[in-house]
Amino acid sequence: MSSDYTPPKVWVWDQPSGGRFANINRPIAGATHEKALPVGRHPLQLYSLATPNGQKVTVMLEELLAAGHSGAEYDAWLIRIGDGDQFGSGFVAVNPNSKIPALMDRSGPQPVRVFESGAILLYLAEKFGAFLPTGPARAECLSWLFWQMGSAPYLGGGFGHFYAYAPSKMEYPINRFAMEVKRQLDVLDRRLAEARFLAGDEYTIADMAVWPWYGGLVKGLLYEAGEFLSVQDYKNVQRWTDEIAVRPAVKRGRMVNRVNGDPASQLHERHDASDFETKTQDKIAAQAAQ
Ligand SMILES: N[C@@H](CCC(=O)N[C@@H](CS)C(=O)NCC(=O)O)C(=O)O
Repeated sequence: MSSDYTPPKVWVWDQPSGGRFANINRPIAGATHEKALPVGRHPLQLYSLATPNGQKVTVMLEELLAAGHSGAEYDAWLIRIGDGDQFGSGFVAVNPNSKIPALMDRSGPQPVRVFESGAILLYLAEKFGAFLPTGPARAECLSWLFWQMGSAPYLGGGFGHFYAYAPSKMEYPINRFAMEVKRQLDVLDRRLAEARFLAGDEYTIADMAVWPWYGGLVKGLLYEAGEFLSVQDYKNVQRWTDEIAVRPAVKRGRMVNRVNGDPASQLHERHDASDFETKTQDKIAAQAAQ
């Protein structure tokens, strides 16, 4: 295996990194422009996009509402990361890490900011006393939640980047990350051979965190890598993915802040439960045509 690159003594930011998303990658944090965030009428204000990390939170909010927690009513505002919305001053004030999803809880006397999807899931689970077991399964739930937070960067930033987004196909990183992602799928498959859900019998925030990434992967929805990774072999992950996919709250949560795919599945912003019936992109186009 040859190398045509010798790192300089000191790395400098002098050229675009190449590949998809090169225009938003920067070696510094902080805001690039002044821009206030909109605030709606509900207690929870979500600033997000329907990537796997974004879906975790919209699925949780829809599950909470479906379970009768009316305090989980939320406004979901669209953050277009390809356009650099995550570097606006208002967004950076909610998430200094400039990544979706970011949540502002305005239900109390002082607004509370929460960033990192795992922290948001845990915050909401504790706030509403839902989807986080209280008995021995709590430790199992948190273990799988944190497993996801540590593992998915190898899937997205590692495998997905080099297999689908890098400017050229390089054998070394693709091999390295394909091996790791298949190992992760096997970890999940073995767990789901012994338990219905990740924490045990109950559907929890651990499933909500893992499903958009690894469920999407085994259905061939991420990076068009289904065949490459032989995803059909992970039978228990397939079974678990199918069971979660049919939940009405999951179907709704996946639509929120979505800007690609079937227009009927795209609800750019969510401000009311009725928006799923009236404000998807197909309906908006039909109204505009009248
Ligand atoms: N560990 C973070 C990861 C969030 C993340 O990577 N978000 C991506 C979209 S999926 C993003 O906002 N990227 C914009 C950027 O990197 O500038 C979480 O789970 O919330």
